[in-house]
Amino acid sequence: MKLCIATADEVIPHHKWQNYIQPLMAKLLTATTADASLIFDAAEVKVTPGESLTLSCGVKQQFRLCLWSHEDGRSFLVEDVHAGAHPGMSAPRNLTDNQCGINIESVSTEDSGAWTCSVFLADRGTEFHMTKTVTAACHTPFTAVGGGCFYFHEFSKNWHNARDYCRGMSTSEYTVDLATVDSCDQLGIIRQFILMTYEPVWHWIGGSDMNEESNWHWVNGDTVPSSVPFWYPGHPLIDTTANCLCLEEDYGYYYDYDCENIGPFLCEEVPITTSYK
Ligand SMILES: [Ca+2]
Repeated sequence: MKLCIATADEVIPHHKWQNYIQPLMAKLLTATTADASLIFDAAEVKVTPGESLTLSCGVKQQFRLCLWSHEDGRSFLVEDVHAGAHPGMSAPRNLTDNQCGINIESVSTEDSGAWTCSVFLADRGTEFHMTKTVTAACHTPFTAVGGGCFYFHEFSKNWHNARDYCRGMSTSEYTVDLATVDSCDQLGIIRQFILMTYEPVWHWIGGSDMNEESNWHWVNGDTVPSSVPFWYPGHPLIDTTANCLCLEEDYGYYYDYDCENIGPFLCEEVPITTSYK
C-alpha cells in the first residue's frame, strides 16, 4: 500500500530570477516618476509554525518592481505572488503603502531566517534592499513536524482523557487540543516522524463520529477527509462502538477505534488568532 508522499513546493531557482528582472527593468527605466521612499519594518518577527505571516514592504512611487528573497535562495516576484502563482502565498489584505507585501499563509520552520525585500525603482534606475529576520518555532515541548507543532505523548490514555490532557496544556498565547492532521503531506511526514522516533504504535488524534454515526469531524469542527488515501482500507466502519480516530500502527492511516481503548496520542499547538504582522 502506498502512503501519502510529501512533495516539495515549486520555487523559482535563485539564479533564474535575474532573467525575470532584467527585461522588466529595461521597461521600467523608460518611465519617469515622482520621488520614492521605501516603507519597511525591519523588526525581527517570531511566529508559530502554521500561523500566517505578512511580510510588509512598500514604496511611495508608481513604477516599481518588487522581489522577496529568502536566505536559502528562494525568490518570489511580488506580482507573481499577488497573481496566485505561488501556492501558499498571497497578497496581504491591505496593500496601502505595502505594494511589495506578501502573505505566507502557513509559516513553516523552513521560513525562518533572513527575508530581503528588493525594490527596483524606475526613475532612479536603482534598487533598495531591506532585510527582516523571521523566527518560526514551536513552544516547548512541541515539535515542528510537517508544518505544525505537535506533542507526541508516549503515555497511554483513552481518547477523552487524552483530549483533556492536551487541552490542559493551553496557555494565554496558544490553545492545545488533540491533533488535526488533514493534509496528505503532513500525514506522511508525521508517519515518518513516528517511525523514526518511536515504536510503530497507533496514536489518538482529534477526530470522532460520536455525535452522529459516520459523520466524522475534527475537534475544531472541520470535516475529516473521507477519501483515499487517508483511511485504512475498508474504514471507517459503520459501527457505533468505533467512534474515535487514531493513526494506525502499520501504515499511519486513519482508523476508527473504540474511544475507551488506551493508547499514546498527539496534541497540537494552535495559534489563538490568525496574526497579520
Ligand atoms: Ca463510528
